Amino acid sequence: MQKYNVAILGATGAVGSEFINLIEERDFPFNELRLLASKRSAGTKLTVKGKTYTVEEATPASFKGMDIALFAGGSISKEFAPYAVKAGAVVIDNSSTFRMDPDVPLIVPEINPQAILKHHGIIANPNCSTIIMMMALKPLYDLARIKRIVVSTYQAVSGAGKEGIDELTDETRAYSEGKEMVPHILPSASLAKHFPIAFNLIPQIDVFLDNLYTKEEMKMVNETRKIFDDQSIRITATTVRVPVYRSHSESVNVEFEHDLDLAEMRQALAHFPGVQVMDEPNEQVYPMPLYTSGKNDCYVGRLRRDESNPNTFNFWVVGDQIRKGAALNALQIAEVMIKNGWLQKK
Ligand code: 3JM
Repeated sequence: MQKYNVAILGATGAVGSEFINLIEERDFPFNELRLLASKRSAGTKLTVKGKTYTVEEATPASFKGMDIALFAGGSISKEFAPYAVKAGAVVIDNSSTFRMDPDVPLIVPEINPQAILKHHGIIANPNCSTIIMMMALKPLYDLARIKRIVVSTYQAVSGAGKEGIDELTDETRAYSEGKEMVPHILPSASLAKHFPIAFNLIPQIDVFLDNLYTKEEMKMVNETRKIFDDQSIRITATTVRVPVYRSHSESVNVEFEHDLDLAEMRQALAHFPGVQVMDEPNEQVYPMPLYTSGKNDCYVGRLRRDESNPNTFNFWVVGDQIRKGAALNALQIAEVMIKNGWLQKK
């Protein structure tokens, strides 16, 4: 089997660590592996498939000879993507930087793999909440097209990286010991104000925009239309940070062009790769983030008719946002390219 030279930018963060787990777990065919990070994390030693690698500081020269560059995300993407492209690597980028660029395909492999062919060196991985919602929507869209979506998210702290995880732990401990909680990351490190996430909910993810929505909310709106290649879909989102370590949950209300029956919807969901139906109200079976973490699939439950509006349904979808919402989806993009002979080896 052909093997590829792989660079991982942001190798020490939450998404970067998951890239490494998945490369091992899925036996990804790599030859050379270059682990890159900012200066702060350079020198860290990581073991991949029994071999120890030293994390290097990313520089413009880091991508020479690489076939694939997996970018874990963040502001570092914008700086290094041009160098990786120039070196002839295909960049699969997990940040929001390039997602809405018309020259950059925005891919969920189960949904729009053919769009990969339009790339010019960069392929974007959608936002975590977008991917998890889309996995449940695609099989339903194929049954009856979607007119309108109303979504509210319940997003885990690990979406804010390792610091988000530590913040929830530290605050939970402080609160239970009667000490003061001292937030400094959430809702976002760059903002003026921070609030505790332990025993709380924060209705702000990413910065506010002029239309009074957050950037995270508008990512869901714009990315959904781009991935479905359907600008007619009406969609509105509210994104909320919750005191959960891992796995995002979403409450989705969706109106179709015509009516559907629940059995048909359940069957379409159950047959869609990467989706599992977990929906037995009589047995109290429904997905919860505590139990979906570390899993690759997205889990759908609480499927029911919206009795207030025709052709409209509600469901609840939960998925590990570091896996399918980030690293797994990105790696699956590379795997689809390899399988179809779309990835050139140097
Ligand atoms: C998820 O450094 C940054 O600004 C990162 C912001 C960020 C993003 C983003 O906008 O790229 C944090 C967490 C995302 C995302 O997937 O959109």
